[in-house]
Amino acid sequence: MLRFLTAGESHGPALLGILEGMPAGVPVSAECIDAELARRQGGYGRGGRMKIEQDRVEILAGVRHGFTLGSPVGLLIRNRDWANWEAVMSPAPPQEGAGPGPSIKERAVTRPRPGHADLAGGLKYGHHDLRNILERASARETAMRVAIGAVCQGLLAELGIRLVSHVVSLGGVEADTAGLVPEEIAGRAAASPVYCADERASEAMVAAIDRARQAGDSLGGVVEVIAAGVPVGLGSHVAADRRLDARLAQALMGIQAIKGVEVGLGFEAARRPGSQVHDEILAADARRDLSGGLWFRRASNRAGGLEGGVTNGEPVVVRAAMKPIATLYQPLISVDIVTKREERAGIERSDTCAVPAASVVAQAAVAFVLAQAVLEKFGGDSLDEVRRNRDAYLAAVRAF
Ligand code: EPS
Repeated sequence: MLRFLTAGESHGPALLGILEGMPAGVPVSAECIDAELARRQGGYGRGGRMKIEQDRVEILAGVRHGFTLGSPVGLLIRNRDWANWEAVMSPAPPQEGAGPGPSIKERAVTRPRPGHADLAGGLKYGHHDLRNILERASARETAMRVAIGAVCQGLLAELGIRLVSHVVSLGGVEADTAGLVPEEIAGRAAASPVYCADERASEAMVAAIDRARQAGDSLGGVVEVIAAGVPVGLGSHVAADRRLDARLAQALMGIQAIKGVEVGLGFEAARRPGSQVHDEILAADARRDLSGGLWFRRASNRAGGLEGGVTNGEPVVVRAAMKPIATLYQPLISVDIVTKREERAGIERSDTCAVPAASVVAQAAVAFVLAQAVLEKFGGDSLDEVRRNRDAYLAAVRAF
């Protein structure tokens, strides 16, 4: 079973990650991981923190000479901002006045932000400085999830599975990407400051972010992940916790600020009659076989590649809705946990919009779940063994 754990506070020394269950022989390089980290750091709408951080992974375990060993992969991303927070975030008992940066008291958070984990987390854990909650609730942690997802994408790429992500809606501006194939979406999104494949929508999204920043407000949006080359038969209909759509939803909902997930048509499917929802099954044309040697193909992919919790051979298409970031520079009303009086919520330095970054995080989340599902189906302690198992299975599907 492929599994991972992360640790790390937003302004602590570093983020840690352990990915266990990767087979041996999967190519891994710091450069590939760093490319994804850079993508996550980018995107229009970020705040001051991203000028401080230049995320770089350090591979500490499980990789030798560019390939996984089969042992746990250990990853580290240092927080450059730690230098400014050493005294406030020190693991050692507090020493006021020691070290650079602001004092612990100056950095204490007592006015919880509506929409953030601050209040519920403080009550639950008994913390009277809500910084003890926000430091871990922060989406800074997603840097490590992106690093772990990048390792998973290394495995998936070896098996011909390619992932693309993009922003389909931001601040109420909707992108039109109808008719674009994943490669086109990836190319156009890479050229957009908000990772949106529709140039006109992209400009309107940038303008919306500028307006929100000026108003001290924040914006959410919807991101989409497409996985092409996914073999038929990942996941299972036999038990709720083995349904791949359910597992993808869990992984996407597990990303900070995500409030909704759709698979394929998603909520739109509930509005249409069945004849306009389900994807007809056609015999593959021997001359124009677009279905990878299979004897069937689909007329459409409104199911988003998943039926009954099982991949059906079509691209997996999922979307995640991100709420606007909870920190508002024009804060909402809150209650100070010390005075118990109504006050404006506290302001922590923040981003106006992190939806483009969320697209990269969502891609990483999907990569992890697909890598897990691939390893469950095809097993194997080495990449070669996984490939042999996959090839034997696909030969059986073709000969079915
Ligand atoms: C975040 C607040 C901001 C973001 C941060 C997430 O950080 P800071 O409080 O240091 O300005 O920049 O995101 C990251 C650091 C990151 O790497 O994505 C929050 O409160 O969630």
